[in-house]
Amino acid sequence: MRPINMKIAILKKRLILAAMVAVASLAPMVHAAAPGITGTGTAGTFNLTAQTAYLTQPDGQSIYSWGYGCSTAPDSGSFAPSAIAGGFCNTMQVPGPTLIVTEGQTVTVNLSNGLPSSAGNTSILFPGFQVTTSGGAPGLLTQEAAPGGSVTYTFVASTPGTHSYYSGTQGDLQVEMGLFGAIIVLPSSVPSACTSGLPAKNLAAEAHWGEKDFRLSQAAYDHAKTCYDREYLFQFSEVDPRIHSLALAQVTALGACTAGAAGCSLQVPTEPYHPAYFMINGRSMPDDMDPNYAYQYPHQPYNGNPHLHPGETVLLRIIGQGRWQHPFHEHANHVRILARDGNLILSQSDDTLLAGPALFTTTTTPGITMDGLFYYTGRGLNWDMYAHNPTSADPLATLGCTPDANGYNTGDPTAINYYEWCQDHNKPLQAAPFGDVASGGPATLPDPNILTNGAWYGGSPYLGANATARAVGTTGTTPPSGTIANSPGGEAGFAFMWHSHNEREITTNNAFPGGMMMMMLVDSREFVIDESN
Ligand SMILES: [Cu+2]
Repeated sequence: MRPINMKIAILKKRLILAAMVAVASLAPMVHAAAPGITGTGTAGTFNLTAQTAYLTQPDGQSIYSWGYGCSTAPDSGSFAPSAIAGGFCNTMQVPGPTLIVTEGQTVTVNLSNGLPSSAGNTSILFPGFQVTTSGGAPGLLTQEAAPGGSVTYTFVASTPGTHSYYSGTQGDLQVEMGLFGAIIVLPSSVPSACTSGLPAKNLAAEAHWGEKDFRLSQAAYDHAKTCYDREYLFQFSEVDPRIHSLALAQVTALGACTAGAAGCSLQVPTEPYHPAYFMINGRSMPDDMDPNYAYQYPHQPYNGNPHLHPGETVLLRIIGQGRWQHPFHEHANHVRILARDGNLILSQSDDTLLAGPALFTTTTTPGITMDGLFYYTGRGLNWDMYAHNPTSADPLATLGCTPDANGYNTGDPTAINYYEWCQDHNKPLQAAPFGDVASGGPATLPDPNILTNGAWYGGSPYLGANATARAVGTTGTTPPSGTIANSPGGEAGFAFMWHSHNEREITTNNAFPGGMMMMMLVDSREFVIDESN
């Protein structure tokens, strides 16, 4: 993982972050996006299987689990977004493969049941869609695949947005064991608003700095207010290891019993429920900060590691996949909710306007999906986060800021301080500043040579090219750690913790830190966010 500037977040969560940073240093690189597959053979056709495997946890445990995977390898061109290389779809993964389809497309899912015979039938529900089935055996909620058998589900992807899929058979056990995944339905058309104005400027900024486009689409819905610049999918789930251990013990004891024969079934109580692992996209922190498709997680391919630049509109796709609610808190700003369960929330009197709430905490609820928009600009900091100083000899410190109608510097998308909040331009952070900044700010920081934060401390409260170098301390020329891990040319973003606000859920088997936690990084505009791997 690249160096990060922890300052702002530390003000809020100092202890948590201090511990976090130590752990985060184990993670080699950071990647994100919303990777998935678009189908095999024909687009919209998915050959899935339900199988067993062990999931890895950061405390060293391997959890016997069930999950959906690909029964036949997807075509190489089927992995999306194309900007991410190295995608794979094993026969079992948690969450199941993210199915990426387009509005109006006919989706066919062929499911074969590769679970142990004692596990019995399995199935998939596609809530929100009109599903027809062929083959399989009748079940309580849908047609099911018997052990060794298969079933086919067909539906039209009628609604854009983020949707979930999960087992419709003995859900208290099968969903807990890992049988769930996501469907992303892309809108059939892109609103013109997404290719002009600020969205076009953001794209121009991306191109100027040589960044790839990792989006699956340009809009979440057929609506001008749903354009976005980046997107991330977060699936929340938890694991009660007692249930998994019992399932494994019984599956092992029953061996290759004949499916449906007397005694060939599991009797695993799913209450009382005491989860000990709390996962985002199937991984606990810090594993979720490793890349997508990292080789050490053959059955947990997706990560949770959002990056963004100031001013970018980021689409968050959030799904509650477990059986508990999790208060997902996105630090740094509220999230404007676009839709729930694929239903766009619009004003009743003017359907050109969004009407979803701006939420401090996007609480995940079992079975519910949310789409929301997030952005960060630094507005309201009350200091210049780029450390501009009109009296400096450094040209990077004397950049201009011309406010647009909303107060942001958006005239030139190639500017390093594109999207700066101009009211704070040239305002220093410190009353008694260190480094190359003008004096008179609202706060006094301790000398960075005294406040030593280890190898990951950027040594600067500022974003941007060489801001670290310019923010030298009064007792030295360079912040103590900047010379080691955080070179002035390296990543010096602001890090914000995104996590469950139920703080027991940011543990892994009761050890802190872990669980449902990740770091969102605000990177300066010129830093190239590379989500590929
Ligand atoms: Cu929080």
